[in-house]
Amino acid sequence: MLILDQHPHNKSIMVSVLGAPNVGKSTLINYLVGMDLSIVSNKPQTTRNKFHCVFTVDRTEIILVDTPGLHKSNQEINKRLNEQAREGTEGADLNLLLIDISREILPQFVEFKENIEVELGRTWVLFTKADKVENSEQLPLAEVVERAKEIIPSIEKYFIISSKEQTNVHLLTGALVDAAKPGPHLYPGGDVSDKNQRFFVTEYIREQAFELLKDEVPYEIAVVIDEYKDIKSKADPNLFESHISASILVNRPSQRAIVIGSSGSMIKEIGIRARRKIEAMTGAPAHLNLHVKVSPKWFKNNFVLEEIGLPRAKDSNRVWRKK
Ligand SMILES: Nc1nc2c(ncn2[C@@H]2O[C@H](COP(=O)(O)OP(=O)(O)O)[C@@H](O)[C@H]2O)c(=O)[nH]1
Ligand SMILES: [Mg+2]
Repeated sequence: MLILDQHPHNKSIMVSVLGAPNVGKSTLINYLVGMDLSIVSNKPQTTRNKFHCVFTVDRTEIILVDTPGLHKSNQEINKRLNEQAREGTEGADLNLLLIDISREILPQFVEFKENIEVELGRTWVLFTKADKVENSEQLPLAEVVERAKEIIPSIEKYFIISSKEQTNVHLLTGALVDAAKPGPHLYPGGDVSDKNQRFFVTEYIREQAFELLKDEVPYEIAVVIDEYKDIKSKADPNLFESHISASILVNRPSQRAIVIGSSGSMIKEIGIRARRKIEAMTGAPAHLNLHVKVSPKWFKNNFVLEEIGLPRAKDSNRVWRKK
């Protein structure tokens, strides 16, 4: 497609952001994009869908593809999560492989290679959480990366960063701008994602559930939108208010009681916090109605999985019965 209305000096690059759960993918993405697009949690495996997070530096568009953390599992939902990560590498010009520098390093490469299963194209390694180790620049990382290249030969170079203290992230941004190829922007209108507001609403609700709930409960939650309407404000006819009804699906009746909380206190708190983030996103008042529904084994239910953006994977279980 010929795009005539774009500046001739435009450049673009698509970069998949990969790594095990909890290495800091979402934190880095949010920092680079300058917005809370991706759920950050101290609990692993919060991100469930691949999606684009876009920012521009001068005339260069950088599209980061956030992905769920790869990990081994035979559960249907986890197979689909891994597939999302693999698909995140398709069409990418470059992969960023995040490795937590505060954990044992080489095994992280080995595990990643086992789980990604596909051959990776150009790859840069980002050693993350540099603020958590003393004298990170004295670690023999060059040697470690040489050994990592035996596992993943497409590794080109590495950076040592801290998203928390914002160390060296500018070096990464500069290198991404240099690596971008001349060409039209995929998001010339200034969109920051390929996902719509409905998606981010479900993510904000899930984020607060992860923040406020303990143990297995946040993992056994899915959020679906029942109704989403933008209605002209009575107070200001130039303003549209979002009226949203959403359901929080849980696996068991006891979880429903936990999510509702005593006299509804928990669901109220999740709703208040999520609504604030929705309003920050839309810049307009929002009304958020939350319901909690028991949907036994929703994480094996093809219908629910597709509804939350997780289509079948190549290695999906072939026989599946609703139970
Ligand atoms: N100390 C430190 N913590 C970080 C850094 N980046 C992320 N984290 C924390 O690591 C946890 C997981 O981060 P998240 O971005 O959700 O990881 P993801 O699962 O890879 O997307 C969160 O508690 C973050 O606050 C960092 O640079 N330094
Ligand atoms: Mg994440």
